[in-house]
Amino acid sequence: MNKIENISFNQNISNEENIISLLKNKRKSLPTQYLYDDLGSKLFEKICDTEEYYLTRTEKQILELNASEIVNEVLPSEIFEFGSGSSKKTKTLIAKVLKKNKKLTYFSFDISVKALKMSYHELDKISENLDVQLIKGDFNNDIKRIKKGKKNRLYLFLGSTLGNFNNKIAINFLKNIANLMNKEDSFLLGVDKVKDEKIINSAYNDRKGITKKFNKNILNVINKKYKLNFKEKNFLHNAKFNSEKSQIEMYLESTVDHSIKLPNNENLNIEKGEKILTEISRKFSENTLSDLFSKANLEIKKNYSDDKKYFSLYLLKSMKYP
Ligand code: SAH
Ligand code: AVI
Repeated sequence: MNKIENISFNQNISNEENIISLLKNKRKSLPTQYLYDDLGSKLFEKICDTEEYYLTRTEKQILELNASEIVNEVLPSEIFEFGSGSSKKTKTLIAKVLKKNKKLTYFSFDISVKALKMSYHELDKISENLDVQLIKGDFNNDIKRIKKGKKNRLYLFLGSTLGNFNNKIAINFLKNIANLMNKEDSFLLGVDKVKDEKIINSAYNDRKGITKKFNKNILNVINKKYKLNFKEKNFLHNAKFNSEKSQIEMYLESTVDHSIKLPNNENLNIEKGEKILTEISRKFSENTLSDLFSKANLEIKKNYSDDKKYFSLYLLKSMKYP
């Protein structure tokens, strides 16, 4: 396997202080990125295959139907994917590019080493004309250390991972991409749309309980990383659509009064019914998206969707180049 280039800064000390303050806050939360250790990355793949999680299969269908048009429009020599996960969906696009171009470099950028390995194994064998580069980094802290493309580069941010960012972080992230883009570069963004609440709620409460495992696994991750003593059995998986904010809020809800020891040795009391936010997953409207794009200096070139308008892919250009 190719070497993994690590462009992450080591921020362990501030991370520890950050965890303490997030947990001591009146509204407790944990950093969403900790959902993705080796097990978390595998569980996410399983979530994508559940009947209830419509996002992956809908986006895959849109990609399959429109890959030729997208490739003809963009003709990329490089593809750079943020939060690539297993890159399973991206394979469709890569195969189309390789039919047109002699060579393609694919950069898989993710915080999870397991995801990078899955991505490599997914793509390794498809063609000798494909060069797969693995980069470990955090898309919020390390984006400034990403080198610009050499030739036509297509940036990808799929799976509605943008929905896991609050508005301020989303604008900042999109702005950073607009700045990273050269004149000839493009950006394909996949986002989940507002729809019937029941459909959204069941996607985050699958019958097999895989999302529950994925959510609870964050406790094992931070226990290991910060030597904490959270117990899975003391928490319930609680994921519900907040219609006012148009977002799923995924919590771990305490089932008992208990306390845990923080890294600074303080005891933190957690009451029965108290909730720890582990993830938000925003569901976008056309208006919210236009607002986001204009604030980030991105211009819509094309918009692809499915029949039910459950999910959309936006092909964007940087407004830096009129
Ligand atoms: N794009 C894939 C995977 C989505 S899951 C798909 O559409 O199926 C979200 C991915 O983002 C995971 O692989 C996770 O490891 C990665 N990720 C989460 N937080 C991250 C961060 N802060 N920086 C970089 N990658 C991150
Ligand atoms: C990666 N991200 C877009 C997923 C989502 O739908 O917000 C993560 C996930 N959380 C629970 N299920 C899936």
